[in-house]
Amino acid sequence: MTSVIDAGLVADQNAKLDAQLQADYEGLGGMLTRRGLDIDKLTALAQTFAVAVPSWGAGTGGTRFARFPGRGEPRNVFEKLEDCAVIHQLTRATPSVSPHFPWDKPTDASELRETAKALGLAFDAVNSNTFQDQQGQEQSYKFGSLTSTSAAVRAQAVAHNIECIEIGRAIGSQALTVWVGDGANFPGQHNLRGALERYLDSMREIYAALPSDWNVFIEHKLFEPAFYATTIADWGTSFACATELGPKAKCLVDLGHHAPNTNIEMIVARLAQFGKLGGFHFNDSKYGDDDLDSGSINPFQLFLVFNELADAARREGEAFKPAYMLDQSHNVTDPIESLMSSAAEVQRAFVQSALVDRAVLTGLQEQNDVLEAAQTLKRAFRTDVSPILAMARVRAGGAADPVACYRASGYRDRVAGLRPAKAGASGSGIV
Ligand code: PSV
Ligand code: MN
Ligand code: MN
Repeated sequence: MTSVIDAGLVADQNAKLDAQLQADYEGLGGMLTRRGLDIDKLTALAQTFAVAVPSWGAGTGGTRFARFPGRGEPRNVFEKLEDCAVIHQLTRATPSVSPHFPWDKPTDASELRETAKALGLAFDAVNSNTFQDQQGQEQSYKFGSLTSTSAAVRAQAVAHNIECIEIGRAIGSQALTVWVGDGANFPGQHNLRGALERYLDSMREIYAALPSDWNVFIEHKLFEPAFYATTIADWGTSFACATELGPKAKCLVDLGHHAPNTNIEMIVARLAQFGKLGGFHFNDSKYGDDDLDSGSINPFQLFLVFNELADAARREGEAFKPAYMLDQSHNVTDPIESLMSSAAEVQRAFVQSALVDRAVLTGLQEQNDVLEAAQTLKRAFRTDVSPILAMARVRAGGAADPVACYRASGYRDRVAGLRPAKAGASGSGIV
């Protein structure tokens, strides 16, 4: 695997933090021993954690008001991969990338796959895009894509998804994520049932093109750009469609795609119970689809999601393997720093959920000891597992402090010189 950041620099940075990390690790280890937990086992568990990085997250996102390009933004999929390799090299928690087509469409898929492999990366779910028009495209998605009233528009959107599967196959992916912004902005604009019938007809054609070892993930989102009635607005609709389509269709939960205060962990529990939890887009939000860094607003919610995942893993065993992906893209931070921080926050919630003694919790629930049951979760959530995360990274060859190490490497300055900002350049590939 090519090290994008000098491995000697990583080792030097880690050496500076070594004494402090050992002391913190020992202190935490002692406390966990008193709780009957083995810190080295937890560190080994932390090392099994992996979350995919969204290719579009490597660029600076924007809002509908403005986009302020960042320095050294990747200009194409190969530069995005290089940035993703930095994230994985330092965090050791992001070995795969989730690409978005046509933004990342390669001229040569095998070259893309080989480049990723040389950087120590693989590809996770591929994402289709029928929420914006592309140059040279015959039909417009202005009034929808898979749900359009026009057969020609639907055919174009279906063909694009099938092309995504073909590219995905060539680059080693095994899943397609379909998010459509289709819906209505005015009452009366759509026949609500008719739109979903058309969606299902289109999805049946896409489903039929899936290889036998593939899944299709249906991503729901409450609103935006359709503000009155989004066709796939909630997990209920997503679940019904996934059930209708068949076993390869599953639901994808993007944490930012729900109304404020929605009990997302309960959605996770329901989908897991009925075998339809396909995966996640992790991010955080205060109001809507804010795409903020994971754990930046509501880390307790993230922990509770992982608490349900730990419960599901215990019940379902090896077969339970939802896909973990980040989906974020923000305006005001360096995307590499934000993605590293998010990966660590999701990994933190994963480790914290392993601190919960499930047998004890079940006993408390059975006795209706409400206060102690709640405290059991809170105790795990309040435990600062940072030394475990840092040790997991160091033992795997990553950085004790990824952001500090990244800053010390001068990577952003280096790529800023190599990647001059282009007018209208967009990290996400939005043209
Ligand atoms: C839609 O808001 C979404 O969450 C979907 O995952 C898209 O593919 C992604 O954002 C990229 O903009
Ligand atoms: Mn998403
Ligand atoms: Mn979103």
